[in-house]
Formats: sequence, C-alpha cells, structure tokens
Amino acid sequence: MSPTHVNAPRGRFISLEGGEGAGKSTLLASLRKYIEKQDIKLVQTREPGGTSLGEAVRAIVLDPASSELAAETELLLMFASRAQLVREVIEPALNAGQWVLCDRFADASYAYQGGGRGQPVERIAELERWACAGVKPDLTLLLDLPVATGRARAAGRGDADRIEVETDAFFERVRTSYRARAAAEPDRFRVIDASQPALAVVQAATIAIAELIGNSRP
Ligand code: Z5A
Repeated sequence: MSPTHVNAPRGRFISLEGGEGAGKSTLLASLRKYIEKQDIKLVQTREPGGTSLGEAVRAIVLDPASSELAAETELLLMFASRAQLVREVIEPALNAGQWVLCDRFADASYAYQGGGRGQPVERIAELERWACAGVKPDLTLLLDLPVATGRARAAGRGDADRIEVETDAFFERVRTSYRARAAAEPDRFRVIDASQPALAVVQAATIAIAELIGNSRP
C-alpha cells in the first residue's frame, strides 16, 4: 500500500442487483464512467467471480452440466466466492480509499438461494456474518422489472445458464425477496424501475450515486 493510502478515507461500496435481464451489464459501463469522472478511483467487480477462485466457482454454478448441485452446495459456493472477493478485492480497495462497484453481492444470495431455492434466511444471515466480516454495501441499486419483461430481454442472448433455465415462479420469488429486502432497508437501497428506457435507468442510478458522493465529501 502506498503511503498516500494510509490516511485515505475509507472508500464506498456500491452493489447492483436485479433479476434476469434487468440491465445491470448495460448500466455498469455508464456508472463506471460517471464515477471515474468525479475523480474517484474505482474497482469494478462481480459475483459470483471477481477473483481467480471466484471465477472458477462461477463456472461451476452457472454450468448447465452441474445439474447435481444441491441447493445447500450452491449457497455455500456463492459464499465461498464472496469470502474470497471480500478479502482479496473489496476490503483492500475500501481500505485504500477506492470505491467498489460490484455486480451483485450478498442480497443476491437472499434473493436466489433464499427466495428462489427456499434456503433458510437465518442460515444465509449466519454465512453473511462470517464470510463478509462486516463488509456491506453503502448503496444498493435494485433494478426492478416484471419477470416476463426481463426474461424476454435475456432470451435474446442465446444459451441459458443453469440458473436462467429456472421457472417463472422461481424468478417471481427472487423478485419478491429483493423487493422485501429493499423495503426493509430503505436507506441502503434505491429501487429503480428497470422497465424504463436505458437512459432513464442510467439517470436514476446516477442521481443515487451523486447523492452518495455528496454525502461522502468532508
Ligand atoms: N447468483 C445467485 O444465484 N446467487 C448469488 O449470490 C449471486 C448470483 C451473486 C449470474 O449473475 C447468476 O448468478 C444470476 C444470479 C446468480 N442468475 N441468473 N439468472 P449475473 O449477474 O452475472 O448474470 P445475470 O443475472 O444473468 O445478468 P443478466 O441476465 O446478464 O442481466 P443484466 O446484466 O441485468 O442484463 P443486460 O445484459 O444488461 O441486459 C439484457 C438485455 O436487455 C440486453 O439485450 C440489453 O441490451 C437489454 N436492455 C438492458 N436495459 C434495457 C432497457 N432499459 N430497456 C430495454 N432493453 C434493455
């Protein structure tokens, strides 16, 4: 770590969440540009993945050939990837005063493994305490849209991964779970209507980030 980092204020952590085809990937590039324009050093990463180990986990959990994967194993693998990402990428970046923009984080496990697969919330919370060691997003942008709209968008992309082949009912539970989390933590979440045109989604997300930047300045 360089000496200038020693006294740097801790960076801020932003996560992006949403159901299938919500437009996270489309939005990320614009957000990255906007944040960097504000002279903020940014680390962009994703889950599952973001480290060599995490990308190996991602390949396993998304591979349609991993059909034997038990729901418990899937949950543990998501948190294995997350524990590594926190220690190898997120925590060091925040400590060095950099900001982190992460495509999904722990909320995704509550939504997909909790809501979608029915894994107990208390178990997920216990894993979160252990794996994330207190690291939590300062701001979570939830791109919310009807399941049918998201699925129609995602269908245009071709080969579905192991999770994308789940039923509409699964994705409805994911959506319900995300919305419940947002309602329970309104200070952290900004829910964005992702059925709007892409430009309107970028604008809404940028306003939320500008607010965080404003609140972070001394
Ligand atoms: N997962 C999990 O189960 N548990 C966990 O703890 C974690 C993850 C962390 C991989 O995530 C999978 O891992 C994911 C959840 C699970 N499974 N599913 N399903 P991912 O985030 O890497 O992949 P994804 O959810 O499949 O993302 P996505 O489908 O790529 O969605 P997206 O990035 O949000 O969408 P996009 O690629 O930006 O947009 C999709 C299409 O819509 C594309 O053609 C765009 O041009 C179009 N688009 C985007 N925005 C708009 C607007 N506003 N209007 C019209 N069209 C638009």
